[in-house]
Amino acid sequence: MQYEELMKKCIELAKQGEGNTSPNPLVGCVVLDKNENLISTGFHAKYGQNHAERDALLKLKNGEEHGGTLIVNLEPCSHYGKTPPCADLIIERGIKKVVIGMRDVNPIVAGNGIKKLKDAGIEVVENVLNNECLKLNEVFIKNMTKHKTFIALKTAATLDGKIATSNGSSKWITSEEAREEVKVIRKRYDAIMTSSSTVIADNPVMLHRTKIILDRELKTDLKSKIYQSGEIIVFHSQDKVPSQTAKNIKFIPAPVEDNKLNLEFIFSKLYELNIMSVLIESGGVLNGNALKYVDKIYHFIAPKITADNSCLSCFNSRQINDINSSYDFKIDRIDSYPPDILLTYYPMANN
Ligand code: AOF
Ligand code: ZN
Repeated sequence: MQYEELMKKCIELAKQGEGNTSPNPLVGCVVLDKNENLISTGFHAKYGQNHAERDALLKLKNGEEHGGTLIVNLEPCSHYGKTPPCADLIIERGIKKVVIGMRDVNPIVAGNGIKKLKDAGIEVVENVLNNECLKLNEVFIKNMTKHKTFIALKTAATLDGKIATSNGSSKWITSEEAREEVKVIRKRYDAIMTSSSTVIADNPVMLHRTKIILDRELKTDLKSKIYQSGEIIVFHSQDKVPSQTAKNIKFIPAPVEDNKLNLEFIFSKLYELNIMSVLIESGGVLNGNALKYVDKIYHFIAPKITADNSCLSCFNSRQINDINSSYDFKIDRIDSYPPDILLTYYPMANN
């Protein structure tokens, strides 16, 4: 039996939980009966709710899974957390074979789930579509192994890398289809982050449950659209913060280095605040300064050329004299949102 197709299905199911499972992983599960007919599917829908394996197995009430196979993108858990161990339920239900995409990186589980299954006489097949499963849970893996927030960045630029003219004209560089995709991307992340310059220049709404604004001098107007919804965290370096503000706005002081808020401090603060992932959507200066920290970039490109050097660039935070000092990336995907494209790329280790 080829399990790749079924693992793809697990990944698709898992994605239905996108935006709702943090700090937990995205997990999908498929159950086959002893004749390898698909009899149930499940996924982890929301933090605190049933794990994917439990979701799929609890839908089966007549024992038809007995002697069957369970396919799941993440090793079944072995611990009592918000729910009892999935490995125990799989054993109880008489499953004979478990097919797994990746081992759990959570140290409480890490191999213990597989051991429990094997000790109960279950055949375990590992690493099916392993790379795809690792990518699906890249945020969870960074959180668990590095104890850091996952930093993504989105930009939308012309072919010559410009995001606005010198007087701020930027609506719209990319197509409506591309801008719809941005909404899908945003949902994957716990928070979005921007700078005071972007708030002042564009007055964006940036619909999201958590928004982070870097505003060293507290220059932004609290009546700006961005402040009108969601939970907002403003990082700044002032001694005094506005006294009468709405309950959804929180001010956090941060140290300054070279006239800029210290990003290292800010990112570690986000992790302390249980913000497991953030999407930066800002101008060239914050984008450029964040390059040292980014884990992933979504870069929309519109087939336009400004041919004007005074236009604002999507990454613009320093001067280099040697091309070998550039930041290097590996392009992972090229998607089309006609007439635009989206490049998704990851930093090389030396950045
Ligand atoms: C999930 N969903 O489908 C699977 C998970 O906080 P708890 O009790 O829900 O446990 C979370 C841990 O369980 C998580 O870090 C991971 O190690 C394991 N597996 N978690 O949220 C799932 N299979
Ligand atoms: Zn579990």
